[in-house]
Amino acid sequence: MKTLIKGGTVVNATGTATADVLIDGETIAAVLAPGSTLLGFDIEQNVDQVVDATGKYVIPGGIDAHTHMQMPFGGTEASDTFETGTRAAAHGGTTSIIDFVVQYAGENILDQYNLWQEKAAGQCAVDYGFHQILSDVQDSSLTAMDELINEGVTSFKLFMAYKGVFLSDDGQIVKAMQRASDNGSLIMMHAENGSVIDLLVKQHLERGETTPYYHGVSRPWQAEEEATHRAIMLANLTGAPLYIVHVSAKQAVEQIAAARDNGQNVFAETCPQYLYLSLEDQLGASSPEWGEFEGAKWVCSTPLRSKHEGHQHHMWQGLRTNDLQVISTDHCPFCMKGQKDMGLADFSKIPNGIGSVEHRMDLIYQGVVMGEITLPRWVELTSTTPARMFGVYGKKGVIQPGADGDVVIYDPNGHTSIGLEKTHHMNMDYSAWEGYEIDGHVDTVFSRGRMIVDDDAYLGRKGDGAYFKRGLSQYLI
Ligand code: DUC
Ligand code: ZN
Ligand code: ZN
Ligand code: ZN
Repeated sequence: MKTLIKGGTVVNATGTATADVLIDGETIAAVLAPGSTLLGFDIEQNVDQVVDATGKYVIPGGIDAHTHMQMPFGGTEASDTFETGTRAAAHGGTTSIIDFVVQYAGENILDQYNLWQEKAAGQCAVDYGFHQILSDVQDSSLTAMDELINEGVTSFKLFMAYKGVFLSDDGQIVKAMQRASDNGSLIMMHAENGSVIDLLVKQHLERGETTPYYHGVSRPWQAEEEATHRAIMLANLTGAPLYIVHVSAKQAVEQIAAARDNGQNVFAETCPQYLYLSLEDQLGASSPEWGEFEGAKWVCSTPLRSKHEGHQHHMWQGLRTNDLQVISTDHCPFCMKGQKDMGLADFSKIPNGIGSVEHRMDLIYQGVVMGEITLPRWVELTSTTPARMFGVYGKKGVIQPGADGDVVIYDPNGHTSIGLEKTHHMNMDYSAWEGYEIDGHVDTVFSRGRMIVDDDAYLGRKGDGAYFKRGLSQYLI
C-alpha cells in the first residue's frame, strides 16, 4: 500500500515545512516539496491513495510513555484493557504507548514480564513497549534487569511511596541505580515521601476528614520536593540517569532544573492534569449523583495541586525551558461505580488514577493555541523526546524517510468536544475532562502505514499494534 499525504504542513520537533509525505508499506519513503516527481514519475499516479492535508498539520504519531492498561492496583484493576486503551489512544492521535509491567513485592520480574506480553499480545490497536516496575528491590531483580534490556525493556520504575505495595528504601534504590549505571538503563522514579504521606493520611482519617479532597492535602508538595531531591542525590551518588515521573509541584521542577544545570542526567515528565486541573477544582467538585465524592474522579498520585501556589503555571514554564522534557498521561483509569466508590467512606481506598490517553495530543495542542508552547515544541514534548528518551527515535517520533509510517493529520481549524456522550472511547463511566472544548481535531491516523482512524471512525483491527523492543535512551548527555 502506497499513500501520499499531500499539501500539509509537516511539523517535526525541528520546525515546519509544507511538504508531501509518501508512505510505502509500513515506512515513510519520502518527504518531498509539494508536487514533486520521483525519478520522473508523477507520484500521485503511482500510489494507492492520496490524502489531501491542505491547511492541516502532518505530525509524527503521539507517543504516550506512561500508561497502565489493565493494571492491578488499589484492590482492583485499571478499567482500560490493552484493547480498549490503545483504541482510545489511536482516536486521540497516539500511535505508541509504553506501559508498565508490574512487579509487586515477592513476584518474579521475568515471570511478570512474560505475563504482560501475554496480556498485550494480539490486543493492541497501536504499537507498544514496556517499562518494568521494580518493587522492594531484591538482588534477583538486579540480574533480571540485564536480561530485560535484551528484551527491549530499558527503563525501570522505582517508588519512594506506597509502603508494602511498591516502596523501595533508599538502600534498595541505590542498588538498582548502581546496576542502571553499569548497564546503561534509565531509572524512573515515583518521587513522593511515602512515610510522611502515610502518617498524614492516618491523621486526616482519625479527624474524620475522609473526602477525596484530603487525598491531595495528605500528599503535600513538600513530600514531592523532598523525594525528588533525594532521588537526584542518590542518582548523583551512583551516576545513574534519572527520569522523574508525573511531576506536579513547582518545587520539584526547581530541584530538577538545579540538577540539570549541574550537568546531571536528570529528566522529567508532567501530565495534562497537572497543567489544567487544581486541588481547588477537586474541592469544589460536587454532583447530584456523588455529592462531594465527585472529587474522586481526580484522585491521582502525585495529586492535583493548589492553583494559588502557581504550580500549573510553573509546569508550562518548565516545558518551555526544557526542565520538563516529556508529557505523558499516567493513564490509569478507574470507573466511579464499583471502583472509585470503594473509597466513599475513606479517601485512601479510592484507587489512584486518571484516564487521559485519548486526549493528550488535543489537550497539549491547547498549549499552542494559548501561546504557552510553539507548534514544534508540541510535537517534541508529545512524540519526539519520548522517542529519544526511551530508545525508539528514528523509527518513531519523527517524519522522515525510514521512519515508521506513524503519522497523524491534525486539523487546527477543527473542533473537539470532550465528554462521556461525545468523544470518549476509554473504558470509563466518566470523563476527567468532561466539557473541555478543544480548538483542533485529530482527522486521520496512520499506524505503520495503515489508516486506522479517519474522521472519528476506527478503521483498524485489534492486534494491529506490535511490540517494539527499545534501545537504551538516546537522550543522555
Ligand atoms: N499514580 C497514579 O495515579 N496511578 C497509578 C500509580 C501512580 O503512581
Ligand atoms: Zn507513580
Ligand atoms: Zn504511573
Ligand atoms: Zn476534523
